[in-house]
Amino acid sequence: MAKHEDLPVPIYSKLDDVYGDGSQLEEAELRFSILKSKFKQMFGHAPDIYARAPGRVNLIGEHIDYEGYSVLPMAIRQDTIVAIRKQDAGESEKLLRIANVNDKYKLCTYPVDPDQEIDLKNHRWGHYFICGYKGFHEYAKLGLEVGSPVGLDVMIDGTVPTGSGLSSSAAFVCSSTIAIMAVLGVNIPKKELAQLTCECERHIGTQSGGMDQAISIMAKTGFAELIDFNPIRATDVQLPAGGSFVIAHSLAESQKAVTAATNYNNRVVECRLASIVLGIKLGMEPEEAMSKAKTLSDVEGLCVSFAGTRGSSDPTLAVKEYLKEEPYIAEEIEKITCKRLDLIFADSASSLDVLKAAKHYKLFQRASHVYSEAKRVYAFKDAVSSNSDEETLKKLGDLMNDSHYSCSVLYECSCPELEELVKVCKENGALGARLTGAGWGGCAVALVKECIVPQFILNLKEQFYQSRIENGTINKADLGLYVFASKPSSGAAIFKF
Ligand code: NG1
Ligand code: MG
Repeated sequence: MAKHEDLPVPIYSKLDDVYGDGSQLEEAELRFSILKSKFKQMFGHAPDIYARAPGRVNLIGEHIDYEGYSVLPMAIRQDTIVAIRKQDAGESEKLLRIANVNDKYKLCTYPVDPDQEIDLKNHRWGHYFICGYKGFHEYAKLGLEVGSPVGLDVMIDGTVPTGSGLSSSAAFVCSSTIAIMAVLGVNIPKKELAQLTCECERHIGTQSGGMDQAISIMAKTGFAELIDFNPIRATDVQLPAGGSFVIAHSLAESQKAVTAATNYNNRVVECRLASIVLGIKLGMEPEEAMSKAKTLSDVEGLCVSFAGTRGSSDPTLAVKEYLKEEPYIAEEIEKITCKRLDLIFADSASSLDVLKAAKHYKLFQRASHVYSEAKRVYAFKDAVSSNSDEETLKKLGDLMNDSHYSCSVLYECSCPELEELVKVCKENGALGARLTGAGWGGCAVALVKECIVPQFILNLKEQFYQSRIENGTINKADLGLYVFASKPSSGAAIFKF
């Protein structure tokens, strides 16, 4: 039997294949009928096809996917649906017209030229669709026959809260890419699509790892997935009975596309510099380190053989020995690399933006986080396969707490609102709680015993959200969007009715 990841994205003719039965199905039927009628109203025709891709919550393994380490997310029920139609030849001026059911997002139009540059200095919500569009055409150039570009009419309906660390961006990019491919009659194995959509999203200017796209495409109902990279692979992880994951929004919005130079991409650059410096300290020539030590996982082999001589295989020992705790300034690193930093990153405009904004580089802290977090992912996976549910839940909770501490103190990707929220979660009986996604705002995820979930959510409402309702930050009626328990949901799908 073909492996799940070697199969293409499934094509369904009924909504219950994805949305099950019950209230979720009813909600989906309503969404699709509104989407279809607004589409007709806007473009004068019905869509040809629909694609959906879910958001995700990362259970453990933060900021390590771009360093080549495995992560452990699960898909959530909230998703993005893209309705799409190919314009007929001569129907109108050939354009990509991208609309949204939510009129907060105004119609965006773009030329059909797949080589167009995305104007990153002027962020528009439609850019995420163009990420998929450009990425697909780059992929097609390698040998697919797709003909000359045609105009497309597109309408989006997204329920993943934006800037929340739940990957609304990947849900948007993946569903767009799948919709574009489906309307052009192309379908490829999921693992290839996961790789392709990761590259697509980099067009927005973030140097993303591939976690979000991989889980959005490869998720299966009822399972979290251990995602490995190079090559991308997904292994089912059955979560223990008796525990539930509650997702809660800190209400601080993290706009990654806008703050990339000081937050997300900054950390990617710091990790790259840590890899190069470690590589050199562990015996590589500077030139070799700059070309081969791209990520911390690339130098782990060297770290392990160093540590091995001291009777341990822990790369954090090499970090302690060879990186200093005080932040490095550019000149100190340049002394080690014998090359100017702007020359090391000359081929990456977004990294040059990081260098311009950075005052110093915390190589010790970032590398310590990455290596320890990578180990926690495997410890989490191993704990899940052990027998007693009670004991397992406790272990998982502890690992989540350690992960949060590391993100907060070593990686510095938390914020005051997330700190407060994680504290409130723990005070109310969470076995573990941590920020999820890139951080700097967005959501926390808490592991809670199933039997206390309703009370836990009530307590969060009282102790975290009530004051924010009173000061007008959110509406009481929307609370369900900001705090909810989540089960592992299914991955991307195409609908043809
Ligand atoms: P969010 O911020 O949740 O979209 C980002 C990255 C991931 C991963 C996490 C941190 C993108 C598309 N996603 O997730 O690849 O690096 O941060 O673990 O940039
Ligand atoms: Mg994102």
